[in-house]
Amino acid sequence: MKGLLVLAALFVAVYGKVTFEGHQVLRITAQDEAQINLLKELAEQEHLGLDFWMGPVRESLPVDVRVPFNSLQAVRAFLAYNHIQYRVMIEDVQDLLDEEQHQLLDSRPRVSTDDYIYSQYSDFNGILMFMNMLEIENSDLVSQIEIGKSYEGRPLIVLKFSTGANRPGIWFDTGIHSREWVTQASGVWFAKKIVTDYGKDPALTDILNNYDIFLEIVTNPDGFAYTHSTNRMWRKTRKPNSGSSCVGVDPNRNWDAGFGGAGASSNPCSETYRGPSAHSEPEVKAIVDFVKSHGNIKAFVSIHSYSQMLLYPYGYTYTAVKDKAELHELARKAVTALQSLYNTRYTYGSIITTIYQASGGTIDWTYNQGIKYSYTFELRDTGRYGFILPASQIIPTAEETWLALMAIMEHTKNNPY
Ligand code: 0X9
Ligand code: ZN
Repeated sequence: MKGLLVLAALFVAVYGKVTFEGHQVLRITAQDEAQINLLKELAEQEHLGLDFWMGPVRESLPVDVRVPFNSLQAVRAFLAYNHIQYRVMIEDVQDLLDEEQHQLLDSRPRVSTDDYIYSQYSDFNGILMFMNMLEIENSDLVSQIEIGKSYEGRPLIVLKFSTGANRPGIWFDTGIHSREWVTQASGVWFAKKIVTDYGKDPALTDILNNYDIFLEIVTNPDGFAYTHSTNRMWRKTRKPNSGSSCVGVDPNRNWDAGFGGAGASSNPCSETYRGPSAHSEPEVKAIVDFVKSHGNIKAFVSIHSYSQMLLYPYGYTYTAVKDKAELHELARKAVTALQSLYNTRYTYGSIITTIYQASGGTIDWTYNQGIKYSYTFELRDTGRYGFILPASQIIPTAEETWLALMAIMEHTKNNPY
């Protein structure tokens, strides 16, 4: 791993950007306990540089793994030798990234949010400009709150949509994992949707006449900037780890809910590194402080990609939440609404039973803080493109997700607690 990292660093120094030429994403399905253990051994071979896109290995549930070109032969031989089934999901990761580069929003200044192209991916500055314009255009409805700064000093901006004082709050965040680009892009679309629908759509108007909506679009700005500048596949924060040459913490393993338990790594080089202590990451701590000082958040929805799932707590324990029946029924309603638009199918359930065990996750913490309606989404797709979802799918993804968010908000409004 060390050697690989040094090589990668050298490459970046010379060429500026990490390339993924010849990298493939394989969907691997273990058939039994023995194969699961073999895959776990494979994952521990750090020199192979494998990137598990969809979680740890579980029986008969496939895992998607990005395999660097130089490891492909060894990995394919290993799988064939052990009769482990797999298929190629992405032939060449770099081909998709080249395609994606053509769909980037150019940095030309825009005069208004009507001028913004919602069907293209934007960088951090593009989203900052969008938020500034949105606030100026809707000064009676929208304000920007800086809840803190990232490790590298970028502002952590939350959009507040409010029509009156002392209202309970509904929280949405996107982009806590920086490479999940469709989530930040959807966040931008949601923000525009809220200002467009307020006063026109009776359901949203009713919600906003009773609740404030908080939306953090770029929840991990350092990671996001890094996905644009250097490594499109960056997931974690960008804080250096003392005693290690590996950078960053998984901000969805850093919360004080089962922190340090199974379903997270203590290895700073892991993509699921939990960090040195709970809330060690300023990006996480800023939300913790905000939620605590607000004191009246009633729904908290953290948006990730990919897999098409709507999940509720817990991720760190098999113990069912006391509101399980209600959360499950609301999840069913929300995914039904989502599916009604483009027939996109979602699965739903608790994190640990539906995806995998994950400790230190965002919504386990918010739920334990007393926020009953704590949910997390995994947006499109189910793995054809994974994290490199074509920009042509941004608007349909945001549109259908919005229907699910509306269902959650309406239920929250109709069931005060
Ligand atoms: O591993 C994770 O953090 C989530 N998957 S992702 O590919 N977006 O990284 C799954 C954990 C379940 N919790 C949430 N989806 N928040
Ligand atoms: Zn994620």
